[in-house]
Amino acid sequence: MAVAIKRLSTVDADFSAKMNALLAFEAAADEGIERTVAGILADVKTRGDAAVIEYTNRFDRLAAASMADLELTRVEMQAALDALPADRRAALEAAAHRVRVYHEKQRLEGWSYTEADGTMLGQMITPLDRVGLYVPGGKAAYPSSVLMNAIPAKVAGVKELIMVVPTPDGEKNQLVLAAACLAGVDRVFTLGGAQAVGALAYGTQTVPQVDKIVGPGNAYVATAKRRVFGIVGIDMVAGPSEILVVSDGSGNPDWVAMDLFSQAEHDELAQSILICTDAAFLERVQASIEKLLPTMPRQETIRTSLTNRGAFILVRDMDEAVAIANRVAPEHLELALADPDPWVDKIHHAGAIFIGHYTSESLGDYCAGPNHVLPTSGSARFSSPLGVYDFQKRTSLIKVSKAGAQTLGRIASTLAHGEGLPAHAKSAEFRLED
Ligand code: HSO
Ligand code: ZN
Repeated sequence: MAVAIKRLSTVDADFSAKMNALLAFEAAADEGIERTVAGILADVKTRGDAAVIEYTNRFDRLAAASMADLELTRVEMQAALDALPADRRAALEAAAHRVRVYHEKQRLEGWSYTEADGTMLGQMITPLDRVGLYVPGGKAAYPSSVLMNAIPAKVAGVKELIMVVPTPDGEKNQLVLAAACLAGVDRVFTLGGAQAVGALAYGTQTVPQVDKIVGPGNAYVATAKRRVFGIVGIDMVAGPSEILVVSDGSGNPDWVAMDLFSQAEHDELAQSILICTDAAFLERVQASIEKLLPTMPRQETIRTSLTNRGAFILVRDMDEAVAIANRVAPEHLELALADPDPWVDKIHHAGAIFIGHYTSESLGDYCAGPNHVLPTSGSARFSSPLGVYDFQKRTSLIKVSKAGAQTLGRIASTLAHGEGLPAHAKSAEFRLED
């Protein structure tokens, strides 16, 4: 059965409306989930460990008697790493190394300057003290995501990184634990869902309260994170994965088809879009899809994703292609072009840009170095990849000299009187010499 991917063309009279329909995606708000999550959070907040143990035993079918049964030791993490087959371990280590090297470049440094009268102004950078990393259980548990979240935190200098990962029926994902060990995660609790988010956000007798919670999760986890935001920081709430390939008809259609599959296989709601200046090449990619799809173990997910949310967009030239790419603001943008470099800085909105035929998105997902936690659903218009800077805070520094207090005091006092705040004015004036 042919894969019916939507076809759009910029010559269509209703092209703009079709684009809007293609991009319309909103995670449905679910009253039931909101209520359940609010209840769990309130319970964890008041009863701490006891509530966490009850929910975990109920939802994950465990029989934990105490929190000690829900914490993994360093020895267990090390054992998971040691038990890996040599090739997996080498690949995980190579990926971790490359991700660390890349992220070390991102570390923000403090700065200061001193004015002629001796007044010093600056900005100090401090890592977060404690961070919680949520790792999903089951099918969406990616060891690569453990690396992508944990390594930037550790490079930033986070002192304590606490991972939570549900273990339904006691099933532990050894590759996830191995990745946690490699990335330097400090403590691991086998908790999941809203109860895990609550434990991290409020702290319990056993789980320390963290300053920020990062990492992907299901609707319950995303809802819980949104609800505790403000008590703790959170990262962005990620939507389904997206890839947009811009092609000029050069290169191998099989490569393009497989790159579209690579995001489509994540999720039935994932979005794979191909924009091309060459109508004949679109047909070749369609033929590659028909040829390759039957060979894919996850073909049902891929087919659903491609037919529901995928699209081929025929454009008249590269300027149109770039304009559409910027409108989509995709999580991942591949420039599958013979000469990609001149187009890179015309892309203003994308989470990550994969430049040239050899750069498959999958290399970025695992091991190129940049982070694979990227803004989705068009949020690349205003946000950035997860990075070291997400685990660092800025504090302003002000050290006013005696001479500086004279100049600044006069300005401040005038403005304070204007705002009707006399104590502000006086505290500046007290420091004036005459
Ligand atoms: N493409 C996903 C990340 C990932 N891929 C993990 C494979 N494993 C982020 O959009
Ligand atoms: Zn991926």
